[in-house]
Amino acid sequence: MINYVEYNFDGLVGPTHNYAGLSFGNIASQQNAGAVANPKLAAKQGLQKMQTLMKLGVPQAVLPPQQRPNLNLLRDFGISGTNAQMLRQANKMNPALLAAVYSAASMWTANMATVSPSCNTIDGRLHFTPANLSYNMHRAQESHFSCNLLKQIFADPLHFVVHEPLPGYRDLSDEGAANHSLLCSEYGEPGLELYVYGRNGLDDKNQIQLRYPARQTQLASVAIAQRHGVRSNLRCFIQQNPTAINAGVFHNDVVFVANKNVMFYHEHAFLDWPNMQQQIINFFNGDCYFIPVTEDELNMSRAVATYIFNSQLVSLPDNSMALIMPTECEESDAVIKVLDSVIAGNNPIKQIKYVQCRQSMRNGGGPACLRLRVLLSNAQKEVFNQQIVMTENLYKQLDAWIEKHYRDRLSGSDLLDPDLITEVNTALESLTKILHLGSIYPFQQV
Ligand code: SUG
Repeated sequence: MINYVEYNFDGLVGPTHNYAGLSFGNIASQQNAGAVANPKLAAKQGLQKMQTLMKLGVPQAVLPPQQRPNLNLLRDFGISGTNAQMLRQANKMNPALLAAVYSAASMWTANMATVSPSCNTIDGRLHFTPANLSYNMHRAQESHFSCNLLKQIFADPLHFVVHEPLPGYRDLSDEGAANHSLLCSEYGEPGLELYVYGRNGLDDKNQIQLRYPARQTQLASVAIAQRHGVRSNLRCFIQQNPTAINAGVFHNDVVFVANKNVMFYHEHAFLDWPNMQQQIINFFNGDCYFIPVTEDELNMSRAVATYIFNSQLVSLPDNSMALIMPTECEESDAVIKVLDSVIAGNNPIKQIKYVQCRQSMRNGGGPACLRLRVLLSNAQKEVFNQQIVMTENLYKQLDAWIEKHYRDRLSGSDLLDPDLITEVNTALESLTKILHLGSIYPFQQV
């Protein structure tokens, strides 16, 4: 069916982008802890990626960053006073707390929500569950704003349902679309929703001991499929391979990407893949493409270091597909060899496009992390907030906005500077006007 299109919603990198080493198990985040960040460059790299997609003819929209620092969270800690005093007190209490309330991690919108398209759901509406991101405090603070933002953008109750995030319990830890893929023959045809989890939840005694945390629980994935009303024959659940988590695969989208009936992945991504593969083959009557990469071709550590699978696999207007990959992949001979064979193979992938997103990559966020996929029917795409759809004109406005408001250097000690708060608020105030978002930020509601 051609009356559905997939939009990529990318998060703008916020003005406080920094390297705080907050994500244990995310190797890039740990390795770059304490490095000096360049928020201006980071935001421009993200924006240029959106422009690249737009120029390829892929529908693209943009989401605003969250307000940071999150002073309200500091107030929850009993911290008060002027802005400067609050920052100092937080730092004294724990420097990681200061870094956490400054985190710009909402840029990784693949973690914003899980999305079930209306062709899959019993009530025929598009369902969102904002991720609770409860595993990491610096990310858990995103869910409330994400929920409000989605409710504002997808406001029409005839078409959209935005649920509340799942309760922030350890057993219901949810990381959004980074662990969820839609497999379908064509956009708009009912498709399999592949929910990937790292641990069960409510089952600690059987939990395999891991070096790094398994963030998503099966319990959370099941709850989401259930509340979205995904038809029961379209739900499948599969566990991440502990080997992958131990090699730094903190989200499944680090080793697996799919679009329509094409899947590109590392052979050790999952536990019990043969069984799932058979289910997928049955669903598609064999008309699907598996593109596994073996450990011999590219070991898991190289896959994590280059982020080869954290690419976007997109459908182009001519119905072929392109892989949107980080430039880090161009620098690895082993990856190039794999990609040459993908392009030469019998599958719809005909193009590789490299994008520079190193600032984000250094915190473990590649091209796939930076976007939330939303499959919209013709009617649905008319009724969401059109001001956030990327155009050449919007690109120019946002580029000038970044140029004007962002710093090109941010280190840990800069987080103590109260001027940064004023700069951020001025920037966000101006952004809400560009994107016609109204008063969405806490500082605008005081
Ligand atoms: O949750 N990094 C993010 C990266 C998220 C990538 N998203 C996907 N794979 N979809 C995370 O680990 C690092 C922040 C810091 O260390 O400053 C961070 O949160």
